[in-house]
Amino acid sequence: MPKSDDANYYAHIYNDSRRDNKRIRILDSTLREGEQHPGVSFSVKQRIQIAWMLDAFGVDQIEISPIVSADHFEATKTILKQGLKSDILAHVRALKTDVDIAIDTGATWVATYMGISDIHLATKLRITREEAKIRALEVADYIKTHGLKARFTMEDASRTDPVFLVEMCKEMNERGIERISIPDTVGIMRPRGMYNIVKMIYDNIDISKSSIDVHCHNDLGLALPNALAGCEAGADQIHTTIDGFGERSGIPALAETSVALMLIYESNNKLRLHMLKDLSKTISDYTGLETSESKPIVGDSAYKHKAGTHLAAILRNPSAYEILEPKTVGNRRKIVFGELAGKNGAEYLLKLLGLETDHHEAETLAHGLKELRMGDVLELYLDDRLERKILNDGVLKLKAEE
Ligand code: HCA
Ligand code: CU
Repeated sequence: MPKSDDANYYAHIYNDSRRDNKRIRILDSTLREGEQHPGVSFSVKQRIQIAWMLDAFGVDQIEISPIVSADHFEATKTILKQGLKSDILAHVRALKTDVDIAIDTGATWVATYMGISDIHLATKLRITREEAKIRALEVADYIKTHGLKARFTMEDASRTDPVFLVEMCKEMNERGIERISIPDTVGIMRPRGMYNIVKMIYDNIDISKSSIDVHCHNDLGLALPNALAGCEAGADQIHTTIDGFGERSGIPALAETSVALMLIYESNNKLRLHMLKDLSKTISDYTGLETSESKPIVGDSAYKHKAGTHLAAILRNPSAYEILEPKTVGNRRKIVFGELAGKNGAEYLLKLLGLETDHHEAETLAHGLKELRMGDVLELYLDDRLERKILNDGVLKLKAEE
């Protein structure tokens, strides 16, 4: 797009995303990691509905755990029968008995996980590294003799001895395990750390046999930057959940991940971004947990404009303070009038109400709004209908901001 038409033109040049652009896939784990969030539990029907929506949205893989309860087993089985385009992964512990349950659901993809850091081996599994390796490889062979596609998760990878981590990844790679998941289970990585760990594995395996997933936790608010850094080092799939739910502070949100990938990473995904607000709404209806209004992309304030200086510019061209048209992600633009509205905002408000006005009256109103000390007095959607009205009526004869 020529620079004159695209307010984001130079930003895209700084981002330099075209240089290494490759398609980065999305695995959504709302039905597995998401259900591990305090207060989140879906019914079988809701799980099926969520799977349909995620599939329609266009994620590459959907993960669900059939071992949690009879209900989960039922949901996994039913979802597998829907003939969705997304791969459905049955997520289980690296135990043959768990793999058997995954097989019973009819799954063709099995994702197993094992905590391989010293602390996980000592406190959770209470086995040695050698025992862990034997168990993991037996399970991998077991899955492969059943002709299934597989992912193996090196749980707590970011706190695992690199020698052991690489050794385990190489073994899985030699066995033709299609995907290796490298999680930052406790959310302690910085982006460069995630880059380093993925690069180390990428350089040590035959990448034509296994691809790498990144699963990053958000304990320091760095889940998405870390996951993206992992992709710059060679991973090609990011784990997300709708609204970022998961253990503790969760993992990257589907909305932020998909928009970042398509808008600023120029990853060639076919995602129905306009479903994002609805996906978020569905999850908060099902969980009863409210979506924070300041949440990027899907929050109610994500496209609200308030300060007088912002209003003045937005009313002329929303690109002044927006990186995308809110309706492309199913959200709506709002303008807020109150003590920060300023002369321009007040003038616009008066004209909108059909009151012929001059600059002086607008100034008086702006002053009045400030004096009221009532914060935000009025909020209006500013989308198609109102925008057309503005253009037709020429309401928008705003003075340049002084
Ligand atoms: C878990 C651990 C996990 C696994 C991630 C994965 C993690 O809760 O089972 O399988 O890719 O964060 O390590 O979510
Ligand atoms: Cu996790």
